Amino acid sequence: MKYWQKNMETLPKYDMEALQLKRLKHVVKTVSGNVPFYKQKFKSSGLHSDDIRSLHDISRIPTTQKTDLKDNYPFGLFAVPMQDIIRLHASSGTSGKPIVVGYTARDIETWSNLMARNLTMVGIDHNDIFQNAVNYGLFTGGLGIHFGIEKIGATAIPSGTGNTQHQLEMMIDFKVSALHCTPSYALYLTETARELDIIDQLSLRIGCFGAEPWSTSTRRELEDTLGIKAYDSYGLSEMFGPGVGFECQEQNGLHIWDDQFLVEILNKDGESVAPGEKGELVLTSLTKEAMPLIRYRTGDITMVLEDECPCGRTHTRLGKFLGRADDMLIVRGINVFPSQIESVLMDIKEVGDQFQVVIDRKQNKLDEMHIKVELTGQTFTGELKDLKNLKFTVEEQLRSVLNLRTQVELVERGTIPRTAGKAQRIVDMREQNPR
Ligand code: DLL
Repeated sequence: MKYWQKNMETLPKYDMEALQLKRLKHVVKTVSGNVPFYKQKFKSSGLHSDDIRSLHDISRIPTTQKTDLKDNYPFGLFAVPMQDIIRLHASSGTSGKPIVVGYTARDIETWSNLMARNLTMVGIDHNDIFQNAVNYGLFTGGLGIHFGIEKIGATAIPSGTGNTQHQLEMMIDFKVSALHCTPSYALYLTETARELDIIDQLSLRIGCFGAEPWSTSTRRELEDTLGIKAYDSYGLSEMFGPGVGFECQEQNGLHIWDDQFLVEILNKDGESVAPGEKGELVLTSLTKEAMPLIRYRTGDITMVLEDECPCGRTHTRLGKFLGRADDMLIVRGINVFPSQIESVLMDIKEVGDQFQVVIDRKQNKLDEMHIKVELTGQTFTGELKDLKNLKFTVEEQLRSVLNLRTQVELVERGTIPRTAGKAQRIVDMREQNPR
């Protein structure tokens, strides 16, 4: 078993908690002294930084959310002078201005080391040739992963996005052994490689996929088709970017690095839930200098897994992310996550991996969920009755998992737009037709 920072990765829980408390006290003191937004927050809740005496006391501090970053656009939450900021990244929200994050030189070093931990954890080293097929602009997935690849001495190919055929050519010509991209783009790369009949020319052995939710069925599809091990990578710009959590070779959940982030899982009322119960992940950055956030509501739904990991790492393990709190659809009172739909579809071999959900509410009626699903190549040449049967099968399987009737429309392969970034799975028309 290889580690990047063994002592820290395997630190006993007791020592970790002591370290976390020391770092929490420091970060609370820094932000309540240097960041007007937090200064005000502490003042209005009658809290003083010295009131934080145990990890449990964190629950006394109000949470921070995405709108706070927007309200303080662009640099209002920075805790250091601009001269100390050596890089900016930004993440586009669904509306309005993007959120902007800054990094000091030490932040970049911490982040690179975190990425190096993750890549080492999945078995990547200086012998690997690593293609990073994500956007290298303001998106943190480009440079964030890149610095980690270089840190461990692997060969980085900053291929960026686009031109899928060329991406595949590079993979073959440069004997690429490790790939990073979004899982939806990985499926598209796989589909294209299959069409070109070049899968057996690839030398890939490891894939790191993240930036959006993906199901275990998608993992199976990618692993079986490409002959790789596919690992889940979680992160968000507000907490550096990628590298916050990553699966180890056990593939039994994502290790969140407790020396860097304090993990809470909260319910809708802001109360802690028990291990094994679903809730919103709330993170506190313990080491970030430029823009530390306290009790940041990520909007991502997951749970803490309690049992020890055989890999020896002691850090908190989270279950696969189910989606975002704001991605969760409530259709006729039933909670639906796009990842549940993906999982059903991946298990039906006649349909492909691309789908789009449209939810509408017509003339004051009940919500309707309409799902466009692409067929795999051959099926369209079959008989009409086979298509009808297939549509029925897909609808029935979705109904049994979601507890909800859906209308499925089978469409020709290639109809749903592909993207090299995050997939746009949901179109919710209900806001245009309010009750
Ligand atoms: O997506 C950082 C990243 C880049 C992560 C590359 C992994 C790989 P943002 O653009 O700020 O940052 O988006 C963060 O994406 O709050 C989640 O909702 C979602 N997300 C990220 N990773 C996963 C994952 C990057 N593995 C938001 N599973 C987060 C599910 C994910 N959702």
